[in-house]
Amino acid sequence: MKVYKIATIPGDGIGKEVIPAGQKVLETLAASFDSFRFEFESFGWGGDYYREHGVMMPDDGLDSLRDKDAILFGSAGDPHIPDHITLWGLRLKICQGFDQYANVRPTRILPGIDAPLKRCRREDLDWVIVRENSEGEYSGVGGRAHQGHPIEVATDVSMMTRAGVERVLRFAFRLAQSRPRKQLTVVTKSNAQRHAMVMWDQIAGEVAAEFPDVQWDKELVDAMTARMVNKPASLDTIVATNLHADILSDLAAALAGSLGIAPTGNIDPERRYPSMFEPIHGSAFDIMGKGLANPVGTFWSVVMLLEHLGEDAAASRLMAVIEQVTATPALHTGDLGGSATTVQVTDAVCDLLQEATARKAA
Ligand code: NAD
Ligand code: K
Ligand code: MN
Repeated sequence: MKVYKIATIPGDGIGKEVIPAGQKVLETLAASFDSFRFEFESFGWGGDYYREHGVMMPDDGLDSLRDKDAILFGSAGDPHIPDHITLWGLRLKICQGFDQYANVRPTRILPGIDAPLKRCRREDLDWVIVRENSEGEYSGVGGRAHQGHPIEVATDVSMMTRAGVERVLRFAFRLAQSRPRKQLTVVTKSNAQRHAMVMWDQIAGEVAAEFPDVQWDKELVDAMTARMVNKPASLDTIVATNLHADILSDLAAALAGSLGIAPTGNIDPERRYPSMFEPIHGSAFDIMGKGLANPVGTFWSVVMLLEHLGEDAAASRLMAVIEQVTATPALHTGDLGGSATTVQVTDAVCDLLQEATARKAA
């Protein structure tokens, strides 16, 4: 029997509610497969840890994660700590420390979900956004001088390297090639950002030559937002910079019904380090601690985690159950217009997983 070592990092806010739910679903699923099981280790890093130790995670924290097969992450963000400290001190430290340079963000309108776009049918919106996840606008290069004085100056340099751009574009072309439509849209802002973004466009053309069977086009990021709303069916795989894709993927999630559903994987495609899976949402200060968080984004992230481990049968069984649950309005949480709680949705998923097992055994 295979044993997978999984680190869970609930972090802050609703991360503390949805990650235990995700672990429960993984445990329920493993109970019905003889071929694998999980060994979980939970790390209590985040805002509470910061209040006690002055850092979001220990300096040698990455060493505790290094031998894991995957990481399940909740959210970094505490109402009483500045957002840049929580983000850089935990999530970015792991993503960048483990060079998880490809952030994969699928979006689909799941059965039973009311998407806000009137003219969008379910089959019109089936996207995967690839977010550059190691440099660009989030390279951390910059500074602030003369703080508080009239001559104060501050910069955040968007640093792009040829190697960094090339590898994420190659990843995106390969992903596009693996999907039925074999179509990629490369998003930049190369009219205004005339150095890095022009390089990005140029490298896209070079990498495209390696993938003659992939149909690709370019779109400026501002026009892209309108295209996502007006012509969703014209898109399939999308690749964009760290900041642009961050924004576009929240838009994508909302167009598909809710931020609470959307999953992501922070992937090290070379598998030198563990990859990290998380719902794309944050700590949701407005609903945290109330048991109202939609756990579906975490469950779909768990599907991605299972696919990453190569457990495709378990992944598709869980995805089918997630779709059964979204198709049931009584199991919709507040973000979907319903009144179900995190626990109710989680229990429903676990019950359906057990039923599926019982059916198989019968
Ligand atoms: P957010 O995603 O936390 O919340 C935005 C809105 O979506 C809120 O109204 C929230 O209630 C709702 N929402 C999000 N997830 C939901 C779910 N599962 N179920 C139901 N409703 C849900 O974004 P924000 O308000 O911009 O950020 C709050 C904090 O989280 C900040 O500190 C931010 O830096 C952090 N954050 C962290 C991550 C991460 O760790 N990956 C991502 C985004 C934001
Ligand atoms: K998150
Ligand atoms: Mn985001």
